[in-house]
Amino acid sequence: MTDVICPYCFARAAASALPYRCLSRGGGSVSRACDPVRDEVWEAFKGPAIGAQAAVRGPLFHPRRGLRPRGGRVPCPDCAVPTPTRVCKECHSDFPSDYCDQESRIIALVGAVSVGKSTCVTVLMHELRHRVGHTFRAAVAAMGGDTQTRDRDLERDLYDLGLMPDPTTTAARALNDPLLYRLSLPGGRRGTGTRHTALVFFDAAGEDLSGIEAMNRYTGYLAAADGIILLIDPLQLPSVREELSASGPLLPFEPAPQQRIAADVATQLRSHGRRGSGGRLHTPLAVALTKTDMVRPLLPAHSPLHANARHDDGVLHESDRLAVHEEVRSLLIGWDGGELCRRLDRDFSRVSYFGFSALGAPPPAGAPDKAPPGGPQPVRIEDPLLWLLAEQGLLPVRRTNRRTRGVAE
Ligand SMILES: Nc1nc2c(ncn2[C@@H]2O[C@H](COP(=O)(O)OP(=O)(O)OP(=O)(O)O)[C@@H](O)[C@H]2O)c(=O)[nH]1
Ligand SMILES: [Mg+2]
Ligand SMILES: [Zn+2]
Ligand SMILES: [Zn+2]
Repeated sequence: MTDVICPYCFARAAASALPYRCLSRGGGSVSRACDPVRDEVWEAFKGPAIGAQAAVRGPLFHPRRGLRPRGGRVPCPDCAVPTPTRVCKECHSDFPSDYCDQESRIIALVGAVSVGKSTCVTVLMHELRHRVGHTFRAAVAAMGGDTQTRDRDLERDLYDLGLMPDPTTTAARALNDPLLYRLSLPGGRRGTGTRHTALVFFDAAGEDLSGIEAMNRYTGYLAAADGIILLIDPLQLPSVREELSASGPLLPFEPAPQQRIAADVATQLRSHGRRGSGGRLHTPLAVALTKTDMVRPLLPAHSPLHANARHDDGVLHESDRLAVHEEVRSLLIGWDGGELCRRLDRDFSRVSYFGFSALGAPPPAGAPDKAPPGGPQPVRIEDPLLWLLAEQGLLPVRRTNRRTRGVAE
């Protein structure tokens, strides 16, 4: 029996126990269409901003016992019109029509304001559709009308118009709007079949951590996450700002309390009872340095952060990940005396460090809201997600140690 995790409120339920929403459109064998009704549960979940009118929607129903969906649809018992829309039992949010048919993996993207979260998701999805997708024989598709619209807008702004994303809304509402993608990877024993996974991303604003209502939703989201990507903006680290300002570039950001955000993530997971061995949390944590294009002058010439990893054979190479891990870890230790790494080592049992540039080059001087003239030319943007997918057993890994699982190198 497939369990479905609601990507909006994170409640878990068996797919067969989910109600359906009538389309309220008429056209069935019974002449009258069902009247829409006020969905007070959904209205309360969405908060006052949506307005009472928007909460008037098709009525919910449970299909008759033993009735199987045909073509993903079941008929409404009152108007007989088939509907594909399944709904969360707890918050009454509609799921995209094929969301319930695949396993889902929730990826939490966490970081201070302006760390580069929205740019990261947009460029990452673009790369999964093109270069990376091609290498791993992967395909991604936005699921549901909301994600499709936002995905199209973000992609058009960044790739066609050269505009960086607007700052993400800091209201609690932002957490109600996950980005849902269907990721299709080769699967099955001989790699002949296809395995579909629903990827749920939250592009939350840093300030979502404040405010009690936002906080509850945020912790629910972290606790449900199968993997966390914690983004660290080197330009918000005081020592990096100092080093770089000596050579001149204008730095647009004020330092943010990135250490505190890292500490908050662990505290919130613990408050939800998530624990692993020895008191350390088990959720895999990818710590990723963003905007590495800006710190190029501080990197050694042979640094693995200068170029993309090669995955020619559709396999992740552990040796490459470890080289990046060591490099970023030692950079961070040099920059803050090791405070962040020590804290994360104490709190998490599965941590890997990454570094990427979503743009490949800084935005034009004096115009941080514009993409570089050639458009985004990302470096290593895919590494954190690919590692998290591999940790879930969704991608093959070439291990460096013959005693460990996977393909030996
Ligand atoms: N140099 C460089 N700058 C970047 C990169 N990615 C993002 N930026 C800069 O960082 C700014 C913020 O990026 P966003 O993606 O909006 O960051 P965010 O974390 O979503 O920001 P909020 O939603 O406001 O919290 C952009 O306007 C760019 O100026 C990158 O790869 N390199
Ligand atoms: Mg944003
Ligand atoms: Zn829900
Ligand atoms: Zn009906």
